[in-house]
Amino acid sequence: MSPVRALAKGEENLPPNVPEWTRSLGPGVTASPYGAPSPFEKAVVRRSVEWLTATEQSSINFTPLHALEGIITPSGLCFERHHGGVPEIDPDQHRLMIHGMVERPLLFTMDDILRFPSVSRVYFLECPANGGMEWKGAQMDGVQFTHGMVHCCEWTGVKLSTLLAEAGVLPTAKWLLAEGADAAAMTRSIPLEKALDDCLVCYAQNGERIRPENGYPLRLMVPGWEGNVNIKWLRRVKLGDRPWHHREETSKYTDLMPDGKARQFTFLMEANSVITSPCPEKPVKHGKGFHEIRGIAWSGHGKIRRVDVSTDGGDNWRTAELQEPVLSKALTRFRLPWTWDGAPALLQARAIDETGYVQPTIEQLRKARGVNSIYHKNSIHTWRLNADGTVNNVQII
Ligand SMILES: Nc1nc2c(c(=O)[nH]1)N[C@H]1C(S)=C(S)[C@@H](COP(=O)(O)O)O[C@H]1N2
Ligand SMILES: [Mo]
Repeated sequence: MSPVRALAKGEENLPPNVPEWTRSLGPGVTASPYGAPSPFEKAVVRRSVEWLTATEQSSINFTPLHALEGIITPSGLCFERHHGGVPEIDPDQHRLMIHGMVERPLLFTMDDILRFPSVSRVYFLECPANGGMEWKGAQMDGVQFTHGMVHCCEWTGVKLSTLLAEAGVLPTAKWLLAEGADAAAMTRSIPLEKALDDCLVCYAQNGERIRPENGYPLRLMVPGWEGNVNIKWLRRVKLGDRPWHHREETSKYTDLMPDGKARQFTFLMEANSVITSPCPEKPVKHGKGFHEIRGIAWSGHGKIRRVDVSTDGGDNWRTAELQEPVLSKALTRFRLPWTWDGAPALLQARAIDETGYVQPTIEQLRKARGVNSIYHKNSIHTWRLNADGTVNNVQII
């Protein structure tokens, strides 16, 4: 690649001049006890969509995926979804109750939970409504809105199985109910098998205590499963022999099929991927020539095995390079060197996970599920790169 630009004259902060910010001392070590991003990054924020925001407290905002690197989502940029606003919880007054079909009902303080063996794991969390506005056609012109209901953090806590062993689960127990301490007192039913497999009761996110929005002081992580079962502000776990009926959202968390039947308890988030550079928020400013296509892929089944990229709307595919680390149930970065000839191009990514599951086309997904669905739209996404370098969200059949 050639130099970005030649040295310009008359620009006083550019070499060979000494820039303004080099000529005096900056703020010292006491100026920001808790750091914040550079003011030049103020556009990199969670955003919401007005017509999706009926009330502030029961709504969603979106992760700015186009502006992120690596696989960890900074805590302050993780999309949020709440049903009753964010409670302000004093950790000294927070308790986790485990009861129902157990030998010993227990009440844990935060200090109790912190004494158990701790584990840290990197996991994505995705709302099954991610991409839901795109079932009938391309609608949102930005990756923040087409795919931004996902984040990926390092979560630290105690294995749920460890806490359940303390309480002694009775052999008749098959399900558990998890409940949050927010105004929605959100509850979800989770099969005991999953709870004992890899669920975590977490107190930390990306190395520090969980942010209030994401469940402070305690949240359940249910790796690879629908966002809504990852109960925030976790206060109660009840063991039982069957799933509970939930007043509001379990009825909504079903997928209406073309024949009018509904899929229920579709807990698993299947493989998905999207190109984050270029994308509508990240046009190609330099015109034709070398461009590294970059993006993210993830699967609730486990690791991403391969990502293919097409620049001609799916006629030809090339295998992208996966960036280490490639972790199970975590965002995985891919990149592909590309020389753009300057002609309009249709850019797509297709993820394949370790079970061999291949991300479907929108046509295949519509054939299987119709267009009445909201949830679980994980089809191959298309960006149209225009000759002027701008990018639009399109759907091609
Ligand atoms: N207590 C409680 N837990 C909750 C919710 C809620 O409203 N209350 N929202 C759920 C939904 S629908 C999603 S998608 C995830 C979002 O997690 P996040 O806000 O950390 O991104 O939290 C889940 N856990
Ligand atoms: Mo959700």
